[in-house]
Amino acid sequence: MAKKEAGKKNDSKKSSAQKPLVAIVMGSQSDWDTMRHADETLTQFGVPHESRVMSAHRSPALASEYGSNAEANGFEVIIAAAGGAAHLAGVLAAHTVLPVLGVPMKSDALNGLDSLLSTVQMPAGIPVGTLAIGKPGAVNAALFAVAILANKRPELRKKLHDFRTAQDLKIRSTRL
Ligand code: RP5
Repeated sequence: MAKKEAGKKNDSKKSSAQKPLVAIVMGSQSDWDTMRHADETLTQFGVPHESRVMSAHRSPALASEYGSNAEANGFEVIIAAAGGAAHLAGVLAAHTVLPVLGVPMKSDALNGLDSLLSTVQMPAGIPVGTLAIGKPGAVNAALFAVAILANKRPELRKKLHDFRTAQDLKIRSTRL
């Protein structure tokens, strides 16, 4: 696992004193190397968050308890990552009306196609907003969470505009 352990509350400078708004949840510690990109992106935007490991299959009671209490605990968005028969995002979504963003992890057997399909194919009534497989999905889930929070937070909206401008300038200034 990279520097920071998943399962610890986010301790970035700006956000350490605040209650976490975003939960990053993953099915296994082995997902952290991908999901740290979501953690880093939220830190970059100064969004307080926590990262936890729990599994829809290996710790089902914990997953259902965490989802059931998420709203009362002050979270506004949940990012849920899992691989293989990836049911974590769906199980959390079944226990909360908060927006749940699913990130399919790459898998050894099917390269993440199994994770993608099992995360995205939710039955009508329990939505999971599913992002891309792997690192792009982890980064974009964090950006999507920021966009959701930005609806009521002008300072975050401005940061998103600045982020897009910086990306645009980087492309424009690229010379090969
Ligand atoms: C899923 O199974 C996890 O989300 C992970 O992507 C995958 C493999 O888990 P480990 O066997 O590495 O713990 O539940």
